[in-house]
Amino acid sequence: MMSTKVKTVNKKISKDDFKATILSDYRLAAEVRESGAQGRRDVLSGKGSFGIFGDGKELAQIALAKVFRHGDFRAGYYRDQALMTALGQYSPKHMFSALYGDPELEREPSSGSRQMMNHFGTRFLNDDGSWKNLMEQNNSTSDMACLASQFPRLVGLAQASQVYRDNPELAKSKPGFTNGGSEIAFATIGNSSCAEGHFFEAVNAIGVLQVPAIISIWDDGYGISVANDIQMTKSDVSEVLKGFQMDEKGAGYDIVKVMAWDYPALITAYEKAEKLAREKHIPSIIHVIEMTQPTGHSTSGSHARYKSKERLQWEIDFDCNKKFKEWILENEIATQEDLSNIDKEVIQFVKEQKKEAWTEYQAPIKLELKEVITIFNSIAAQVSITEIAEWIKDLNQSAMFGVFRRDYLSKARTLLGMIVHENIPEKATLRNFINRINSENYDRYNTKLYNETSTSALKVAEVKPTYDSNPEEVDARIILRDNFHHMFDAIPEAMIFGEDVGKIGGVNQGVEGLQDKFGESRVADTGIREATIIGQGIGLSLRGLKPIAEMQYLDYVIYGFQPMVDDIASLHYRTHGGQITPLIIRTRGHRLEGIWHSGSPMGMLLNGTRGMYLCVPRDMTRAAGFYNTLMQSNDPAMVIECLNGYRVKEKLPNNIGEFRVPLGKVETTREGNDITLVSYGSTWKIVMDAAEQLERAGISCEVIDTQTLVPFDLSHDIVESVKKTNRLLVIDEDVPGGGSAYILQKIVEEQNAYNFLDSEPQTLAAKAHRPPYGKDGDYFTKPSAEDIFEKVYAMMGESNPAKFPSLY
Ligand SMILES: Cc1ncc(C[n+]2csc(CCOP(=O)(O)OP(=O)(O)O)c2C)c(N)n1
Repeated sequence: MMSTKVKTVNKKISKDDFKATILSDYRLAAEVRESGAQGRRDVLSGKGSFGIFGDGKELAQIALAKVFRHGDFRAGYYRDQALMTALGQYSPKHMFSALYGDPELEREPSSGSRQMMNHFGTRFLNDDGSWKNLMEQNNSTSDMACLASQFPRLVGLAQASQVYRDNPELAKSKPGFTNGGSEIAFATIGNSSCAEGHFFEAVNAIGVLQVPAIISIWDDGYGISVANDIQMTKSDVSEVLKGFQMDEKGAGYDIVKVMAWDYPALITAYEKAEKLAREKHIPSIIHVIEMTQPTGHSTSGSHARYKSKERLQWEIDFDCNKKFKEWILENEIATQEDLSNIDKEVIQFVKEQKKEAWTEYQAPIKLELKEVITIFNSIAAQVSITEIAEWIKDLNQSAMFGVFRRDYLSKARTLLGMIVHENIPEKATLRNFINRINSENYDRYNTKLYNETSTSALKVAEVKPTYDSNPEEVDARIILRDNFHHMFDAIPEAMIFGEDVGKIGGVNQGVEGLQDKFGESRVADTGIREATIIGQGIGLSLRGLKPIAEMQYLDYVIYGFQPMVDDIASLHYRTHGGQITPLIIRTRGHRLEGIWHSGSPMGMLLNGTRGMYLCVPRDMTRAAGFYNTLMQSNDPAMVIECLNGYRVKEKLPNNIGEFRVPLGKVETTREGNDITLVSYGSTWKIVMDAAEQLERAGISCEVIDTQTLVPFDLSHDIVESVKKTNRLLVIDEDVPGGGSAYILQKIVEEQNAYNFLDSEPQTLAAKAHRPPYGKDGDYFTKPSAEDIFEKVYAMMGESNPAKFPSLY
């Protein structure tokens, strides 16, 4: 039985207002339903490629929207169409623009159609890269298709409220980012996605931190075709979550189960959750059951394939919109006629919105089509290419339904190839047309992987470390430690957290004493949960803080890799510059001993995280310099410290906290004439040792430290060295064809070093397996100075065997 009364906490409203609200909710639910139905037809008729809609989930989302305030944050997924519409950020027209793939931001502001439809995101950044006032808008962090991937970042989104509440001074200084820590982070997730590890990891982390998150589970009993009995123990996620239920001390969550079709109960549930979260920072889980999926999962297939007749009938009977209508009539809030009128108006409204979206999407494309057909016609008049007439016919025909730019551009490019030897002026017209279309579409589809505004790390000027005349030599970790102390003094938004980072100051003592000085809110231990440590950083950075998320060892980054690859690296690109995470991931890797303590998987990182910067400092002075640079920017980056470098002596700079190492600038650390050796990180030192030995053998090596892998040698200094030496060897300790192949591609292809080489450019990497434990495991797996010596010697011997006879 549906509850009959809507209890509205803190609010007394007139009967007329009450009725108006209910009818407006009814209209909104009907609008979402109808746009889904019409959108589905558009996919079937070929106007859109793929459709996924919010039908069957309307009522709960409308109830949620009632407690969502300006300054709150959403981490949700593709079903939240009604929520986004109720928050005023979405309309049927937006939906259709996204369904068609309209690339114009003014019509598809979430991503300019870089994302599939119904993947939402609010713009957090202005065009110049500066932050908008996030307290004046409803904030949706950008959705991803990867299920449960919104959960790692939820931890940080909610934690930021706690950080601001604990630091009133800081909160006061950042009015665009907080209202004194009262903001709530709302998450939504499907029932089946709750089977993902990310969900449980985040639920636990939020429970431990006790931060204001409200998690809504939209439970329609299925994950595509797979039902709850296969997804979840006892087929019921909130049953499983009972151990998280709040205890008498207020620790844990308030867990509520509510029917998806019970409007008054939904409103009560959200009002209670809001109060707990906003006032007491107590998180809630609202398990919304008995949801339906009236037309199945997506446009990819019918749900009649996997739902029984009884289930399909039940879904009709318990449809939330139908139940809502019954409730309105039972309580005499409106008449059948009122509701039928609304239904009719909604159908008409959605039709109009759809038409507008289509017309506006097609208008510029049709103009371009007209232009290209004119060019085709004039070429056809001069050359005898029979296909042209056929193409024009096809294009004119498809124009009646809808044209994609690729339809005519592919033909235009083919035609250019066919008329390359013709001496006609239209060849230039065609070429110019192709160039113009390519360039316009480069902006639409290929830009903004990186931030190019004035907030970019590439705009931060270098400040060199400076030294007293007789500088003290210290354990390198002291430089890092002192630098962090200086940074935390200077930057109140700076935070660092990870495993063993708080109490003991890090496994290598790089943050020793930091927690004592700056408190647990800014310097914190975390549970062992890499994915949500990264997610914590994402969420905090989206809320105006400057987090450093620590991965204890590079080998364990793989646990946190999914949010790096899917969220951080793609965020600026997939939102068309609308969102960015200024997060620094700190880790340590390369050399130590043992299969999981000597990793150097640069190829994996490079291939997975384009969109982030990757710094590989050879020592701790450079590492500190990178942190100082990155802290001045809005860009996400990873810094990999050398695991074997903390106790190595380094000179103590006298401008700790001030010096900044630029990104994308290589350093030549030894000059030579015979060969260029390129390396980075821990291997750099071994290369320098080998270069010394090679000098004795009569081979003069130039050694270059790349310093960062992304960006890579922005001023192309390496090719200048190759011009001098005419030989190139790249050395690292990743697998063969990993990081070294990337470096080679950059130098040989991008920098055109091929033109200056006298011998084959080569790489020297580690073995393909992981390094076994112990000194000998390392020696027989990773490149040693002797390996480098022999490799270089052999390269030199190729051209001068008399001077460098074979060693073996
Ligand atoms: C990590 C991941 N695995 C698989 C998929 C493919 N997939 C898309 S939706 C879906 C079912 C999701 O079900 P549920 O979480 O219950 O949400 P619903 O779509 O029913 O609202 C699957 C398996 C995906 N997008 N991401």
